[in-house]
Amino acid sequence: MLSDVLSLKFNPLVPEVKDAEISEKHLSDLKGYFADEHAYEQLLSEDPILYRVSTWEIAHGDGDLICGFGILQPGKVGDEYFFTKGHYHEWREAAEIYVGLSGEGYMLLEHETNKESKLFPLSANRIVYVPGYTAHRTINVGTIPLTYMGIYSVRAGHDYGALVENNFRKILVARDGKPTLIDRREYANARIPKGVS
Ligand code: PAN
Ligand code: ZN
Repeated sequence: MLSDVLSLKFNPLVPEVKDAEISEKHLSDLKGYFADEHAYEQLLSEDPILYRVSTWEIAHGDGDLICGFGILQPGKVGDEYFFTKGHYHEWREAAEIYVGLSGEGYMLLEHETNKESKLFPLSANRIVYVPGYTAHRTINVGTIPLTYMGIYSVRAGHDYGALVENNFRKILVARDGKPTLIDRREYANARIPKGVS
């Protein structure tokens, strides 16, 4: 049926779907995700909101699509910029298209098999294609909320568990004020205080 609900007007600065269920993540929902545990614990007393996602889900047939609108706040835990949890799709073949709406950020992609990582800019007038078998995380490196939409198959599903076991290998940190992608291991080693083995 070609009903009116097939069309949606949204505000690119605050893209939310009216009457949709909103999933809101606070810092406390991302325990174990950030590299600097000390900075994480310190910020936890404020427990800031990191991001909200509202989902435009019209139909549930095998060939249908979901559009998720994200609003990711600016900020850092230690040197590491605020990000979304990140996930694989349960149906690993499922790709996704991200469309940047406002703000300034990146998508961090990591292939499940060969662990290759790559960073792609995400901002207004930019899209990023996330292929199947690829973990994806959104990162805000700006000073205002990063807003975006992700369009994916209703069959995709979200698998967070695989990343809880084995976090992204790379992290995006501020170095001389610039976003810099480094190895998580390198960062962890750099943080071990001298004299501690
Ligand atoms: C997005 C994400 C959204 C939130 O809609 O779900 O950016 O990120 P997490 O789900 O990793 O917390 C998407 O990629 N859907 O498939
Ligand atoms: Zn996804």
